[in-house]
Amino acid sequence: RSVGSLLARFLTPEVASELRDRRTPRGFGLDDLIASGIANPDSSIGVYAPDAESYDVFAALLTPIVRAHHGVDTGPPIGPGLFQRRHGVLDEVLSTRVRVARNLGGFAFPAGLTAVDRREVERRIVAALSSLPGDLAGHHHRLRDLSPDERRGLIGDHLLFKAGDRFLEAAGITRDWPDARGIFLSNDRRLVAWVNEEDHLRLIAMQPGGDLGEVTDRLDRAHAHLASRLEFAQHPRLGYLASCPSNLGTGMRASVHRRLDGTPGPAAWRARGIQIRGVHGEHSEAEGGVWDLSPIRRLGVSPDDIAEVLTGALRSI
Ligand code: ADP
Ligand code: DAR
Repeated sequence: RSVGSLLARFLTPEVASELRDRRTPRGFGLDDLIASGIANPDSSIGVYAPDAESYDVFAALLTPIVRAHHGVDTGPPIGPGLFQRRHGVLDEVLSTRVRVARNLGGFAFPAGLTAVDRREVERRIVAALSSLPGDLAGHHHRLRDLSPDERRGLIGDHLLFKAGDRFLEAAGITRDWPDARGIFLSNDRRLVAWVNEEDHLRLIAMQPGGDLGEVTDRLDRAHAHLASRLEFAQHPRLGYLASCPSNLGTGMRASVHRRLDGTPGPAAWRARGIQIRGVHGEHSEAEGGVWDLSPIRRLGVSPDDIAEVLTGALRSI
């Protein structure tokens, strides 16, 4: 039972008494933000924002958490265009994936969504996904319409999110599951979108091999298309807003699957700005010596910086 979370570190008695009676315009209070970290003492962060306003109303708690995780508490605005530079091919990489977390402005975030609003978020996002052109075109699959075998297959292929995450459950993010949850797959399965999992939208480009240039180009085109049809929640200081403070700013995680023989430990990778995860993502283990490597910082950096940090870290192996 570890209580090493950033919540435990920064929810001091002074901060708790300052925030205890605060409410966001939608009525969310401190208990709504910290429920997951209280129920899961082994959390690394321990808070999820139930709406955009939480980042201002509860700044006394969230700003120190953001600063401790990202090293900064503000970042440059990010436009609908993500990358300004073309990136190259990464050697000895089994697969490459770049994803962004996005939420719609004007709606509560998943921890605070009503069933009715979650369906409206689904309707708007699925309509925008259905208009993706060319190589980005594909089909949306509602989670309730997928058989257990289909779900297992998609999870095994690293395309679909896992269910039953206890951190998300304790935050109320999995309420009414599986209603209004789903996955969009382009016909070539190299563009994926998750609807109403941890965020309203996770937009994902991925493919076998190490062609970071192709993956970032695909994500850039899909993101620009969706950003012209949907209003993403942004904050002047924090960039794109997410349920979890770890996904602010760019909301971007750029990762590779790579075999690492005698990998340096997580601390050595962290010193290079890289987080290592198992092959099934967060809270999973490596398999056959294959690890998931991705830059930690998402706020105060540009998407190009993230791609460069990943490229540089892989060159240093
Ligand atoms: P997220 O990346 O959305 O924060 P996870 O770390 O849980 O969430 O990963 C989600 C899924 O993406 C998992 O199935 C994981 O195996 C897969 N994944 C992550 N990076 C890669 C990669 N570089 N290649 C293939 N699959 C990946
Ligand atoms: N384990 C949870 C989540 C932290 C970051 N990962 C996300 N957001 N999926 C925690 O608070 O530690």
